[in-house]
Amino acid sequence: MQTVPNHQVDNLQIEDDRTGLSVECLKRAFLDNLFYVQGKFPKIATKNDYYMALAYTVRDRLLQRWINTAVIYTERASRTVSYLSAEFLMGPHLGNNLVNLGIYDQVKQAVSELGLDLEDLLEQEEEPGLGNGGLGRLAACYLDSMATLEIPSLGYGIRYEFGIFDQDIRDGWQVEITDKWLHCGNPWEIARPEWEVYVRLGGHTEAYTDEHGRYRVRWIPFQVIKGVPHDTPILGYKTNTANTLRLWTAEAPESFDFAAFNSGDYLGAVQEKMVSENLSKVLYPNDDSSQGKRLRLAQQIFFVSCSLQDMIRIVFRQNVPLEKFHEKFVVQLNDTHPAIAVAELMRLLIDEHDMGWDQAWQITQKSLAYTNHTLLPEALERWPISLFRELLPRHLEIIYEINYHFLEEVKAKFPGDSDRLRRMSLIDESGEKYVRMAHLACVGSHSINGVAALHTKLLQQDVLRDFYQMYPEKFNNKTNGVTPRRFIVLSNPRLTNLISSKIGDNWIKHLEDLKHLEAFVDDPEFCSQWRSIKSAIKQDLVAYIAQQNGITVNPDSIFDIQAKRFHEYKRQHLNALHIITLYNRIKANPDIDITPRTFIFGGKAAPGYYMAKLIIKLLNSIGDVVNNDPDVRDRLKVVFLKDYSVKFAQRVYPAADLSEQISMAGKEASGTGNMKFALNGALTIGTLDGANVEIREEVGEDNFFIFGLTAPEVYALKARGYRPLDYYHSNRELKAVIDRIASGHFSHGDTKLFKPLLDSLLYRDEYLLFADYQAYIDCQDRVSQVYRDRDRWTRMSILNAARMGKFSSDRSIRDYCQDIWNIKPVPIELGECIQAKE
Ligand code: T68
Repeated sequence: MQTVPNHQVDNLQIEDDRTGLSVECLKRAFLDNLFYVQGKFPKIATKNDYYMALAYTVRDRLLQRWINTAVIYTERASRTVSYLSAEFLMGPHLGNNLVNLGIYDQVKQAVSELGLDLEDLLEQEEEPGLGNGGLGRLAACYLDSMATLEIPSLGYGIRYEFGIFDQDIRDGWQVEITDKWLHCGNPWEIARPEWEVYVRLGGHTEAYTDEHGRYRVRWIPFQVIKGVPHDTPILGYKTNTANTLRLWTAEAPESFDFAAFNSGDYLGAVQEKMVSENLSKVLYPNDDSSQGKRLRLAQQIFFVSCSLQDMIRIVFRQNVPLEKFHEKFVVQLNDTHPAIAVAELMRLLIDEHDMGWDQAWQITQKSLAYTNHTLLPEALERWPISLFRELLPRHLEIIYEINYHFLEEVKAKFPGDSDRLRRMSLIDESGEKYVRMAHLACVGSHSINGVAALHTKLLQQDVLRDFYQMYPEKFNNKTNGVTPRRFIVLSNPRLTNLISSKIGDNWIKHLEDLKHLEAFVDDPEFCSQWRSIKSAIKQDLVAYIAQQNGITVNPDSIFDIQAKRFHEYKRQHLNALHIITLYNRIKANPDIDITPRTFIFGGKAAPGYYMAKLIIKLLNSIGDVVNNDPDVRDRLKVVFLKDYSVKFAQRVYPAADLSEQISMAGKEASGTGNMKFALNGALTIGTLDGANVEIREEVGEDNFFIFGLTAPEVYALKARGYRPLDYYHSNRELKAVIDRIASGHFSHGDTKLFKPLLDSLLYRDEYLLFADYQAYIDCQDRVSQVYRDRDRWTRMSILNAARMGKFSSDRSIRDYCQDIWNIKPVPIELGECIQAKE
């Protein structure tokens, strides 16, 4: 669609009601939006109407910045980061936009003068849960930081109609409920049907010779799907930059297939529409596993093709020659989910834009960069060749050709090493043939990064060793980070105010400045304020737990929290073994002196992951017994908080005393929850895994509870032959814990219920819970000791927060900009471009 220049419109001054930030103006705008956009008046308005009116009021203020940003980027054809991710776990927008616009307090006052409570309205927002966990949330933190650092960027992904399922707990078991986040409408997005694109699937290819006598390939698809972009503005913190998150929905090319209709096949036509729309229907709820489902591969090519076509449109629109695609865009692949971009960009350049192979390959490699997020072998994506051929026949041809050139290169560098060729090939030919997506990503990118120092090292030594030997210069580490705007300023205003009262508020954009807090660590007044804030936040969580779970919790107990996806490698069941150990000690000696603890869990299990679901059931079952056993006398409580989400996480991190980061060493790529807890003053108990290693380095070993085998020790133990039964037989407390579960004590006498879990521990124990058990228990005993010394604990808590500067996602993004993206900030001046431009 052509844009029509209109100088009368260019000359329009944006009216004050849509941009003003005073309390008076906000009130007027709010009522105006309630009436004119939501179509309601106060007498009949629901809470949701008020939320919507407020959201529109805030959106108006974003739009001015968004349009200014777009105008400047377009005029300057600014170099842009495209962040391609199958998941963006954004969390609620309203609160974050209020913080980033710097109008939280004004809006609070404005709505309060209208008789409303801001917290109440914030609660209304149904968060877009378009991600599983860490990987999707990292993408969201990075968008926030790119906007804050004034880096031109576009996030590209899928607008799933149903995001991650809602979790209910029934009889202790997880039950999944579809997430209808769009039910009440989404005030934050704007559909852009004028930028729709088409994606082909299936069919076959034909070779032909073009008018210049060149060999060409034509792809005749079986099906064509339309992608429609929906844009959400992403505002930086106290900048005028508003970047874009562009999510694609799938539609049938024609809303009505007239040919089918005229031939009387009405239902056939509607069927076609339904099949197309299925593509963006639902987020796959598995983290860290690849199941090889056809629809999932279709989702990947769908959003990748839409996004690359969109970038090419922008390149042309800004009069950049296509040969300079890699100068205009750098495309970061968030894991291998968008790795098909390697073949798709090649296809677009060669088949659709007549470029030669060598030039297209140069451009592809120079544009793309790949981030790996896993060390689990089962999470490495591979697609059966048969499926690939059926869905993406042209891409498979291109991949074969890339593979041919690549293996020639390997042969040249490592002559006579046929085993290496077999290991490195883009095609796994060991049994049924597969396309290896991580290999495709490595070959097609100029940069390969891990997400924590240890993770990158293990990639180089193990998972991607051959690629490291082939292309050492491509490898680099980018330790993850989290945005302090959402994970302390918005979620923990009390701590934020205390910190800012001491060191000013520069730390919000420059998290390293938190180190100035260290000067106050010996100030008793400050320490007591720190402690009373933590205690007030814990009180709030106590009230929430009472209302949600009907459990009474002691606010002076240690709030010991493990909140993350359920996975055996994350070892929530190791935590369970500790709870039962303490319970057994109480049962053996009811008067024993135990530091009171509240064990809090939150997280979802993949619906098809039986063992993870059984662990959830175990925790709930332990809670039922422990919370009601009179011998325990309220010294231990076990709470499972259902339906863990970003919104909910914001409530949990500030309330924690102890953060559980207890994965088996060598399995957690980084972790980011570990950073959010520590930033809010929790102490960590953790293994030397992922970013825990670097957190400990920063906060100091005295302020971190470390335990367990290191990654090399894990490998060595497994190589020697690990026998969990030996630990069971030789450790009295461990044996008592396992026997207690096996006896049916937590399952109303049912000795079968937890047998699969116990058998997996006794006879395999892949994640070495038994090997780490004693070290964990000893470390937890130390935690309990230290907690009794309130002053010492507070000091450690302050030092943890004060030394978290490194873990801001602003630091991560600066590193990406410098080492991979080669991109500089483009500051946005407000107002300069809404005025007439000749
Ligand atoms: C996580 N990965 C890592 N994957 O487990 C975590 N996977 O250590 C790291 O901190 C985080 O990424 C950010 O780097 C995931 O969250 C997924 O969610 C996922 C989803 C689909 C398929 C595979």
